[in-house]
Amino acid sequence: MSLIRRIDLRGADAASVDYRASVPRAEFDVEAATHQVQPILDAVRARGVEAITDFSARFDGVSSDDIAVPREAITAALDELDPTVRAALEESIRRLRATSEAELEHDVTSAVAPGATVTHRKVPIDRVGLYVPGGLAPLVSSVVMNVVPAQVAGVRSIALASPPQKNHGGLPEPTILAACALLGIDEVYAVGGAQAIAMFAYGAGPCARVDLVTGPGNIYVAAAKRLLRGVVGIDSEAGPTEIAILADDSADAAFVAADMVSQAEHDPMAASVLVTDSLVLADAVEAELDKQLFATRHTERIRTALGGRQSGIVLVDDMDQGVEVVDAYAAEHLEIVTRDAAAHAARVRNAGAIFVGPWSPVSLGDYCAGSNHVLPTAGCACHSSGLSVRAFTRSVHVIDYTQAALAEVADHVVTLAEAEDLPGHGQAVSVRFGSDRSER
Ligand code: HSO
Ligand code: ZN
Repeated sequence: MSLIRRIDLRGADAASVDYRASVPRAEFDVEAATHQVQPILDAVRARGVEAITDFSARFDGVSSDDIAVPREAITAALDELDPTVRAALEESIRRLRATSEAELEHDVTSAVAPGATVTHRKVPIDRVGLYVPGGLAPLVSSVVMNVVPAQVAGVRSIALASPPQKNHGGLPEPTILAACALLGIDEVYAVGGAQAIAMFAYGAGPCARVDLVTGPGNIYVAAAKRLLRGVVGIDSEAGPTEIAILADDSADAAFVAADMVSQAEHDPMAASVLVTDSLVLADAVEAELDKQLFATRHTERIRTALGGRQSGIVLVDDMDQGVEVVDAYAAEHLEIVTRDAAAHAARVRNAGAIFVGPWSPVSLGDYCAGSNHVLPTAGCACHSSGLSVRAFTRSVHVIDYTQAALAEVADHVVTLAEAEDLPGHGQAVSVRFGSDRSER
């Protein structure tokens, strides 16, 4: 029995085969989870902190009436942080801050006619709630990925929630607290899952309601985000992680396999997909996967992910077809390991993030590339973007016309208002120039 299945698309074309459906994804039925999550949201809305602490007792096995993490605990966590982890986090922060600052958008004023300006003004969101999961691995890097763009965007008030841990006295993971301290975040809640998203959306006890919630999470977090969209702003629903690799026979099979393993390590539902026109590479990667699987710490989780229907080695005729397949799949992470990697990458339109060449692996992006690792999954990359300063910014059009500029366009406004049978709209302009508009 082979470890990973093969999908043979050789000889197919996009007109006759739905490439997106040919590379299936993990079943992540957010809709089904909404039924379990709705009562949690209702309880937090009605009973606030009391409901939250009930859920923490039930789901996290932690009993405490206090959901706010004391400041001393946050600073103590930094004092106790391993200095090499601190140095790595500092470098990660430095690089992401540099890209975020460069990406910051500025106001744009357009003069559409003499005396007529429209300014596209960028305004940071006032208050955001960032969610950092505990789960199978405490993702301290996700603190950096959420906080840095929010800070650079100019968000005034940032709160962070992460599940309480039984073995840490009911506080979130110490590395997560240490990263908060490093970034100057002192409003942290030991609250996890759907109840954390509800706390942010409705406000509860010491946590005032926020305007936007961002960050990854499990299926219950995703369901809570789906149900609360509208009550609060939501970045995106993050499903199980995905890596697609487009590779030709120039790729190093050991590198390709290691990158597939790296994302499979997250979750038994994670997807690792290789798209290649080289049977030799496909065989070599499969052999490498077999070998590397036993050398990793999370063998069972990885074996389940690689063996799942969401993972596979896809055979294509050539790189042109390969580009079409990965484009249709719209992976969260896409690596291009081909002779002409930059040119192939330039042709791809749909991916959360694109990693070019053998020296840009996804795990670099997970931690220290300067890019963000909170990315659209489940094919959402064809309409959504990963987290960046833009996610923490709104824009407002500011319209400023002089009397003469309004007079110049008045007839058009009146004409369009009449065409829509909304004469009051036209009148709101005409009234400014008297009933006999020829006298104006
Ligand atoms: N690959 C994950 C992010 C992550 N990896 C955090 C390690 N730590 C989703 O992009
Ligand atoms: Zn990762």
